[in-house]
Amino acid sequence: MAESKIVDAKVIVACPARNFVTLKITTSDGLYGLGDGTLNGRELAVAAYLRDHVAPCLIGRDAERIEDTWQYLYRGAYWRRGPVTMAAIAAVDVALWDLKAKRAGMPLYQLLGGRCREGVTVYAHANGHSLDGLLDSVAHHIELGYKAIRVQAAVPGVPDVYGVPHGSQPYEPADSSLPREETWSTPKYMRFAPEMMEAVRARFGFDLALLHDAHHRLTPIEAAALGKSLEGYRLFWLEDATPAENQEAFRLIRQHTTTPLAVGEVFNSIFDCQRLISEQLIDYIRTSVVHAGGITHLRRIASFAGLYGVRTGCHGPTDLSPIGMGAALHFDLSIPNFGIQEHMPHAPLTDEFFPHAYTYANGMMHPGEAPGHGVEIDEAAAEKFPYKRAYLPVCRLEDGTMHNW
Ligand code: GCO
Ligand code: MG
Repeated sequence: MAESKIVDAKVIVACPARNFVTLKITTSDGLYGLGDGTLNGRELAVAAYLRDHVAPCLIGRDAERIEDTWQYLYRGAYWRRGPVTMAAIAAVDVALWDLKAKRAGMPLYQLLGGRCREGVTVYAHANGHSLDGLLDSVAHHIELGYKAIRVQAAVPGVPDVYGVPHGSQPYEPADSSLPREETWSTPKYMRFAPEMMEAVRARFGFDLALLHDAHHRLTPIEAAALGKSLEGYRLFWLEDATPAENQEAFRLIRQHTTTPLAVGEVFNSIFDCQRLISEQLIDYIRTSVVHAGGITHLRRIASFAGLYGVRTGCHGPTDLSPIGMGAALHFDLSIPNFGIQEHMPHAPLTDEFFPHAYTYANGMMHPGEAPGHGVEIDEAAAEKFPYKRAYLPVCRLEDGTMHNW
């Protein structure tokens, strides 16, 4: 077998409609692999971590040794875990899987064991400034073929709400060069949420898989009450009902409601969800390829979750690049306990910058048959799209207290 040593590891930071961090690993046999290391609002930290601390250690390593390289970067850092470290490790890991699959001449999902299903069921985002606006948005996504839709709407009396765009542009929360301040009222939201679900079910019935993201805003007992008040609407899931640093918080929610629970988009290691999974406190684990250590670590989380009947529901916002999305689709297709995949379509400019083999049709996505993960980068165009500082908002309660955004 031809030698395959890493000869270059280049970090590309570019802003084709929004910021992305890409790692390109080139090997001595002339192949290259691409990985996504985008961490929304903290992109340059990952870029520096990769460029200054990871790239020098990669040169000369055997590109075929994916697991060994993962362990080398994880154990070798001494300072384990954390979003920056794990996004950097993920970028290397996905680039190496891309390389290995290209070398094998097969799409990555084949290398991961072949497909477990016909395609990847995805959910879309519907939102509105009013209930009518939300219903129109749901109708639009049904027309596009989606069978699963997340609903978010402006809460009366609350000026800015997570998941609802300011104008008519698609929702993109990292929209300002310093953090924008939002105001939050849990009581107003708790009163409104059942009304919103009632309107959606009354108009579209119960065939639609309905999802909702509480975006870490509630205390455990508030989350329990919300879950209970939504039971009749048969949600597919209630997401991020409460922050999960304290995994035991979910035990309290679980005791009170049968509404299915999803959490984990901000997790970066299996240890962040060990108890949530082993005690069956959640139904869906939302860790992503990009923020949870790449294909290698995400497979470990999914296998562990499978033991306890927990299914996957990978995070898939626009702040993961098409490389992250492509890698996720190969992963989704190849694991037995897949649940659903989030799909927030990228801006046309992003899609142009990252040409990709994956496709969407009738509520499903497919990673395509190109060797590797099937996502490319228009490297020559990177200079045209320099990094643009962009922060996520912060959030305060009505009395000014800092809250979770
Ligand atoms: C989701 C998420 C995102 C996050 C975003 C932050 O469910 O898709 O909650 O919208 O807010 O990824 O960068
Ligand atoms: Mg979310």
